[in-house]
Amino acid sequence: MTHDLTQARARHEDAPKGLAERAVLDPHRPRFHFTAPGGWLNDPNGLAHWDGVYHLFYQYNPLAAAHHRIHWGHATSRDLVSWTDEPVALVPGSEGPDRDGCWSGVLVDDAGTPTLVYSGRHGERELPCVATGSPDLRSWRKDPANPVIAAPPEGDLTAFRDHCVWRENGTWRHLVGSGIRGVGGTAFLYESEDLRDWRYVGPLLTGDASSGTAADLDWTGTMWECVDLFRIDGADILAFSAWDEGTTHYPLYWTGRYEGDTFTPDALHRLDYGQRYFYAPQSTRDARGRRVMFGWLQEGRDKDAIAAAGWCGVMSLPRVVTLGADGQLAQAPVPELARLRRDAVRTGAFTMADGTHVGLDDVSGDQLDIETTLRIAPGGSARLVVRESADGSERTVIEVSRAADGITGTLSLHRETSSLDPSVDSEPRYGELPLTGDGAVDLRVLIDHSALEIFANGRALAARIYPTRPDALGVGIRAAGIVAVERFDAWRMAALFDGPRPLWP
Ligand code: DQQ
Repeated sequence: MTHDLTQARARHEDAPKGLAERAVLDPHRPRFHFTAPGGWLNDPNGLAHWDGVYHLFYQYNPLAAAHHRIHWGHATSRDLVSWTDEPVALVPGSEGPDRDGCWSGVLVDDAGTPTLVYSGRHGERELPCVATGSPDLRSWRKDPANPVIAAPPEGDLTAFRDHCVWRENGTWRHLVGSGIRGVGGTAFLYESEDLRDWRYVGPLLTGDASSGTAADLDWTGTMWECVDLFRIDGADILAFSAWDEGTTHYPLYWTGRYEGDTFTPDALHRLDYGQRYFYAPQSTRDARGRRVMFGWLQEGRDKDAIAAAGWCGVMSLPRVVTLGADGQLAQAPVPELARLRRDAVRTGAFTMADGTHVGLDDVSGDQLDIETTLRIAPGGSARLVVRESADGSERTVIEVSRAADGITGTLSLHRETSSLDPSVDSEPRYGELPLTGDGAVDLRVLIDHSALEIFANGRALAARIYPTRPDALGVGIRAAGIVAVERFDAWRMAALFDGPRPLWP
């Protein structure tokens, strides 16, 4: 590892200068979401609450804003709000099974020894590897026995990577994401006494790739990335990111029953309506007993724009995940984020007639937290407009609508006019919105420059937007049908990240 570090630092010296300096000049760079100091960030890894400290590792390329020879970046927090950059935890070896990248994985507590289980990449192949950490989790030693599983199970597989590891009845259990060609995505189950010597048990569950196509929002793909198995409020959840031959798709989850060596699914659900904008999520149970989840908010701009920006990829805000009354997951940002709120604006209750618009002149900005409760008449909708320029040429619209039957609803994000830049992704996003009989919608919207996270009655929708106009800061509401705004509170959010940070802490 020392050799790897020396080599990696030497490469770093040769890296194009100024990634971090360029990154902070980009108006699209979030200020209260976690981002890497510069270069490339993707999946959250090794999430843990260890001795009172939250550890967030992440897929990181400090050399360029491109997915290449991935390292593990590392940041810590005591409150899930402010983050300290820690030394890069894993660098690809100059030789060995991870010479082309240290791909996604987890952190487990092996009788007091912090231990990472990750996918070492060599050529097109990924195999499970292990590294042990110092007590402060700041330096890591790769196990000389890597890879700890020499080959995937027999069969024609689409991939074999990413890990979910837990202790059960005195034994380690381990899921590795995969896919059986011509059948569907799967998670292979292994067992071990020591995290090194693994016995293959079998597939925990296998999807059916023939049951849909990549155009379907609930298609389970040809491979399952970043599987995450957890129990929450008595329900078993198997979360994964559906992948298909090099293309990332959507984060999904099964509800069901994990028993013995199998998972019997009840139902399949979408984890985030933003689709690929909340990808490869990972969760952990913190010391307060909460299930805390992060996901990767991918970019919606092209490679040239990313290279020019010098950075790429945003970590979602930490979410608390619970089980909703409808048996589906309910998500909300951790309450600790309220510490960043400044300059509260509270409008008080008001009612909007059909076809009216209210401009909220006191609420404007590109770093905002908005909380509102809207009661919508059957057949009506409320459109919350954010990041609107003075001339209206740029605006992003979050729409909550209630069907005429009064009991079904839809959450939509319209990005067609978010940006005058024709090269950025402007596809809309939408999903089903659970409503109670009175048609009330608790809507929370967090805007952080290009990062947008929406929570409506427990459903989540994350996306990226790239307004070009410096005055695209306005906020307003439009009503179709009668909309009672029972509460509308907004805050400016303080910046956590301002100046350049060392790319190689
Ligand atoms: N990203 C990692 C893989 C994982 C994918 C590589 C998901 O381990 O399957 O950076 O985004």
